[in-house]
Amino acid sequence: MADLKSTFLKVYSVLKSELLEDPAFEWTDDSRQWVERMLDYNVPGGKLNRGLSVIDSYKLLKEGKELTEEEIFLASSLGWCIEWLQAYFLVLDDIMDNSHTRRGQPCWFRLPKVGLIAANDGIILRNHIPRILRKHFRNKPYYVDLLDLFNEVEFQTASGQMIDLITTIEGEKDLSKYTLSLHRRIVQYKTAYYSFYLSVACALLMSGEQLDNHIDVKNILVDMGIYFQVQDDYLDCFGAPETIGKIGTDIEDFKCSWLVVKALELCNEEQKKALHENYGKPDPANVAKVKALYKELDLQGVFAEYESKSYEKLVTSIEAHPSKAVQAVLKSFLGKIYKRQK
Ligand code: GPP
Ligand code: MG
Ligand code: MG
Ligand code: MG
Repeated sequence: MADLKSTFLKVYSVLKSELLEDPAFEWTDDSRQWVERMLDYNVPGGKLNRGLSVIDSYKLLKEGKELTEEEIFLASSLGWCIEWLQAYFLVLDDIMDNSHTRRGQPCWFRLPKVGLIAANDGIILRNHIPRILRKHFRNKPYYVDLLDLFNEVEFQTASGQMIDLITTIEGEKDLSKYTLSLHRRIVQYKTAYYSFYLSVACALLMSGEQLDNHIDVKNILVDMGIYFQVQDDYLDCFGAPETIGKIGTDIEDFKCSWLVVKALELCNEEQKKALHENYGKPDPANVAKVKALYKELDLQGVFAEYESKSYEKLVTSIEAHPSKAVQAVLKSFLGKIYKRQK
């Protein structure tokens, strides 16, 4: 594993150098240095689960056959395209969510020299993806499918992000619309496709598969992605900032988080009143009241129950899949996130 990660990181350096050679940055060294610093700050510093999963999944689909150097490079490059996509989303999401820290450091837009230049950096990150794909996959039979996949998943994510954001519009805040089905819709779109389906879809395309033949795999991965975002919502409030690398803002931001949905389901009239009065306010005193209410309702216990039920359900659907190789891919994914603390 450590070895796989170091191989993967070497591919980052190769891709970065290629992108920095772009004639767009020939004019000034400043621009090249800006992009390099921006990439190093935002692309490689996460858990790299999404990226590494492309290589993992591709290996499992090859059922033990040794990968060639070229295959490792290509699977890593696709993995990095997903990490680039994630960096693009996070740079912009942190502006939209008014967040402070990410991966244990200030959010990129919080750096005094950066500010709203971060919005353009997001666009640059996004545009690096088709450049990487063009350079390394143009002659592959699945090139068009790859481009289409990345476009589709980006659209799905932006659509989920939009629903996530418009539920929090000032003056239209309304807790009564926060239900499990709205939550599911938001997280399926904003998280599940890009965080779970995309890695396996890339590996399937590299293996010569048609994605239309793998709708069942997609459905399982979407369910896994929903479970993953419920964990993210939980950690936003109950995770240790030193471990998750970010300080939660969901309560302040009036987010349709799994926690508030559950709280609304479980609370009595008096608790509901307290929730309405304190949810979505920036003052730490209001936030503390919401957190105290979550504890009163034992949302930690409710989450633990949800977590084990989801795990069992996912294992059952994985084991119903006809292919052992696909089962191995899905189980490896699930193993990486079950009971995660970050
Ligand atoms: C996670 O939401 C979703 C994203 C990062 C997708 C963003 C999509 C864009 C089109 C910008 P989150 O806000 O709960 O994540 P985190 O807790 O990491 O801030
Ligand atoms: Mg967000
Ligand atoms: Mg966020
Ligand atoms: Mg979150």
